[in-house]
Amino acid sequence: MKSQEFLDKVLESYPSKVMKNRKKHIIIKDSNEKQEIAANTRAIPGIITNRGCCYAGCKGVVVGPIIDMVHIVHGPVGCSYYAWNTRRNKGKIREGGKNFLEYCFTTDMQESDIVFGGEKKLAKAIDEAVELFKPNAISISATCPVGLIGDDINQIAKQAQQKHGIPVLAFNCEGYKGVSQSAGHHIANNKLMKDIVGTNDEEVIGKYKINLLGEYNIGGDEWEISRILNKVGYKVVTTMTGNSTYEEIARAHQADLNLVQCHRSINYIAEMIEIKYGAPWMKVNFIGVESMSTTLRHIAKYFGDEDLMAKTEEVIAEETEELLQEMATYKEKCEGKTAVLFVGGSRAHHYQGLLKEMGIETIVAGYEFGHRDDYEGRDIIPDIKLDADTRNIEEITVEKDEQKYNLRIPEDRLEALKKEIPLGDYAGMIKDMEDGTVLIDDLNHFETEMIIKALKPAFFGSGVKDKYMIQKMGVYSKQMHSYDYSGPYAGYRGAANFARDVVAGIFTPAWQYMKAPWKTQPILNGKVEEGVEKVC
Ligand code: CFM
Repeated sequence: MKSQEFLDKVLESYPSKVMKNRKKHIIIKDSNEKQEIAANTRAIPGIITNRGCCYAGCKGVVVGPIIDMVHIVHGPVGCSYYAWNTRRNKGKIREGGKNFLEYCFTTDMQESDIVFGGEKKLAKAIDEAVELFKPNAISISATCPVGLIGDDINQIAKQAQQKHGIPVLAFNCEGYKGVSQSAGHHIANNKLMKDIVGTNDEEVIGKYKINLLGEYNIGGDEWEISRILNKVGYKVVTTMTGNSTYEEIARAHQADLNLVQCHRSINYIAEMIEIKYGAPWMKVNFIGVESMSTTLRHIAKYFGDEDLMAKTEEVIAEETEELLQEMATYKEKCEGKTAVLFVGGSRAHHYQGLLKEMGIETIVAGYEFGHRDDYEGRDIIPDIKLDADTRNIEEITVEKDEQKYNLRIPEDRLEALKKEIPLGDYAGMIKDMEDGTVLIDDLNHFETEMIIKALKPAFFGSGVKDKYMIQKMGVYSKQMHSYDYSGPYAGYRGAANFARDVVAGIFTPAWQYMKAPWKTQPILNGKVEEGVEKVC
């Protein structure tokens, strides 16, 4: 079915008000036009959205992976329980250090706390945590009821900090704030930046110092990325926040360059570090063989050292020699197949290259909670790159969205432009998709069903709420959030892991048993006697 036909069919199924809303969130890629898509708006009440909440974005995504902090959730036990290790952000204890990732800390609010307030309970929980675990720092995350009853978690944090002499950070990330987990990312970013980054000046030793931002070590991704970066010769000061410690984050301001993997969840910190400490950021992609190699080349180019560039090529050659052969075998099996990708705010974009390397084209993609810049890009200085060598630009005027902006290009940015390094730039998902493919923001279950029936993809990369509903329709679905207990999927070895898992999933013989046995044969033995009512 053609994209337009499919789109019409989806939209005409909706009541007119819903149709008008959803229409703005769906586009068919057309490279002849500058396309816009509605994103980061409220989900329509009653529609089954895949989104999470502000608490999920703050505690679950950004704050939670810091390994040596005790993360106390102030709220009902369910909010903690459902976030307990489900995201699989892994961490390794440092020598002499601590790691509390396996634990689940909650104040377990009850009805009486809602009526009389939960502040005392929270203070007691902090005391207990300090006594039992002696953490280096504590975070408190607020859930919905905390905001509704007005517990002052900031005051409790302040008092606890004085009492115990360790940092106690309060995050007002009540679930209902904003329209998705995206608001939680922002709240977490602001506080990490305000209270942790830049608080430790003990010198980080290393020649090429970098931070990995927006990398959460899901399934061990960060370990594979760091393995390669270390091999080239970089010093990773910290990763925010996968497998990181409080003190490593405190030294993040010493890095020379910030690499941004997930733009959506951490672009705020990247911007703030650049403004406050002067280290620029570069959008990278560690997913897929080609993206990994391109990223390594961009980083080396930024530092501009000949030896580093030579070492980069050496590592790329070494890592890809056998890998490319392995990938070719997967490609042979999958060539011509199609995929749908619907994940949070970055993976629906990042995995398209890797799937392409396997011969699989992504025909529909979308984010749960990405913003317009994650789709449309944020390259507000687009044409400068083309002739940066010939133009001496320090101040330029750019027109975007019928507005004029006067931009002052910092010197390092200008230098990077001349070297064609994409600093502070992100081209977004639309640009990388083929003409005629479909982009859907905040996909819902009804649309998921329509996609499967009309387009019959071989692979549906999605997750938490929809995996099994998709598989019940006969299409292989991979959990792109937790990797279905597999991984790592980033870097070179990760690419092979992903490809192997996807091939196994698509070609598993289990699909031939998709039809429930009672659909083809009776499940009761014996005869139904005359006069007895048939019940099945
Ligand atoms: Fe960034 Fe993420 Fe994602 Fe995200 Fe997430 Fe995640 Fe995700 Mo799940 S930080 S936006 S809020 S890459 S938890 S590690 S997989 S929805 S696409």
